[in-house]
Amino acid sequence: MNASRRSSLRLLSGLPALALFATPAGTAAAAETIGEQDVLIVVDMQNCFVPGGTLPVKEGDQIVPLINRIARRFQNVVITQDWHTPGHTSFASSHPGHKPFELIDVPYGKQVLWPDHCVQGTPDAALHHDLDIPHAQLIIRKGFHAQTDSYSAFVEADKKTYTGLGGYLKQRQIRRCFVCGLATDFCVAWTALDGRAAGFQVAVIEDACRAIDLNGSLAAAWDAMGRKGVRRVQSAALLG
Ligand code: VGL
Ligand code: ZN
Repeated sequence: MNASRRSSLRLLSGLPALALFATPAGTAAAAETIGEQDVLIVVDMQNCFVPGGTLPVKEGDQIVPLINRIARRFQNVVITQDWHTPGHTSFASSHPGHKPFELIDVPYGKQVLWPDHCVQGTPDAALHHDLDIPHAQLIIRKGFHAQTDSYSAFVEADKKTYTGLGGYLKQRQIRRCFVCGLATDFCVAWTALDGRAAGFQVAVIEDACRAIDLNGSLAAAWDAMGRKGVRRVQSAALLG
């Protein structure tokens, strides 16, 4: 390697928040530098949300190996679990005369009715068998109040019952949240938006998510996230 190439490499390695790397195509791409003030939030990678589960998200299982790889870049990882009581208010079966995927009014606003899913302690609610993140530090469960749903890992659907995740991350000096998992347009998006509302910088890793996409919900979710300053990134920017 000649001297000028060596010195330009030295220059690049001195950049604090941005590194450059060569992609297979030979073009340079920006990469995220992950540090101790960053957390990866892995949302709802549970049996219920993959093919064969009670509320399957198309290709939900396909992102497991990618999430495992991304997680190795983070020293801080939080995993979430959707964790409903039997007969939970978000289940269509709890509302006679209604069917899954209908929208109804409940005391805290509109609620999409879902098939029974992620019931506490059932194999359906367990984390996907191939999820391999032994260094994850916290598993936060949500949606465990019988009368309130919680897509978000920060705040329940009533917008006033907190899960404690924001306080936990702040006490741990976390400033940036990277969010991946299931589903892009529900639990990932609501977690990302509430992360912003709690004062964190937030990025959603698009290709490490899969969506339900109910009546345009995916486009609406990206729109809402864009307006609130949630960054949309790809896993290549983290993996280099
Ligand atoms: C979810 C619908 C109902 C999700 C959870 O993880 O996105 N979606 N419960
Ligand atoms: Zn749920």
